[in-house]
Amino acid sequence: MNFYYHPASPYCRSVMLVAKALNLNLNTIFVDLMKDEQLRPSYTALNPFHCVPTLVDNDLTLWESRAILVYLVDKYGRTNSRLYPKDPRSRAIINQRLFFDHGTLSERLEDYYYPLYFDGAPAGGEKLEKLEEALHLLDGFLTNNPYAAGPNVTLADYSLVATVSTLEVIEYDLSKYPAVAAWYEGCKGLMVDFHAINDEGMEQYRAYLKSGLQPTAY
Ligand SMILES: N[C@@H](CCC(=O)N[C@@H](CS)C(=O)NCC(=O)O)C(=O)O
Repeated sequence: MNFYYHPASPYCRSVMLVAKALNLNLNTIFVDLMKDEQLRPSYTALNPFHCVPTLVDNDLTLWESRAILVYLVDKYGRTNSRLYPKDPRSRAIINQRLFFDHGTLSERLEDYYYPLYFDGAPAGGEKLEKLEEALHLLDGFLTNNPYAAGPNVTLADYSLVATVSTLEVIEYDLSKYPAVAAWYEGCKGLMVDFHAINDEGMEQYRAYLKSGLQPTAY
């Protein structure tokens, strides 16, 4: 499987964590976002949304990290893997958390910190309030359950942990959300090769944000 990625991208790191949990080998192909390699025609032919990650598995080309997570478990996971069980109720909750992460938490996070780093916007304000509303919801999920979608680690945790890693990158103080903070630390110990997969990419992302260089697609 060819996996087009950049280590700084949290969405790529979530896929790499799940591939590791499933003991899958990804043929990683570095896409240098700093050089706008994602805009090259050879890449946009694969992914017209010109983003990483993209997975190519034989005749299937897939982008959107959460769709890739689901595909990997459906195709390569054990039958009825706990990461994404087949029963509709469990799946419904996992899907709800995945869509919450995609459509709300990661969106609100980007809405807040992109202007902070790239436009010199002041900290705080309405965008932070919206982000904190989403974090409050996540804290609620994790107060009622040890993991994002219930008693077991699921794809929801792998998706959300990547988003929360960006809060660490921007040095956001998670202590206001004690259940999120405790779960995040727990995931670091529990997810196979968490540090090997995340640490360097998070460091690169931190350096990039501090450089204030605006991404082309922003
Ligand atoms: N919703 C997408 C987001 C992917 C995304 O925004 N990737 C960024 C890196 S973190 C990217 O490739 N940006 C370059 C571009 O959009 O041109 C996913 O989860 O896969």
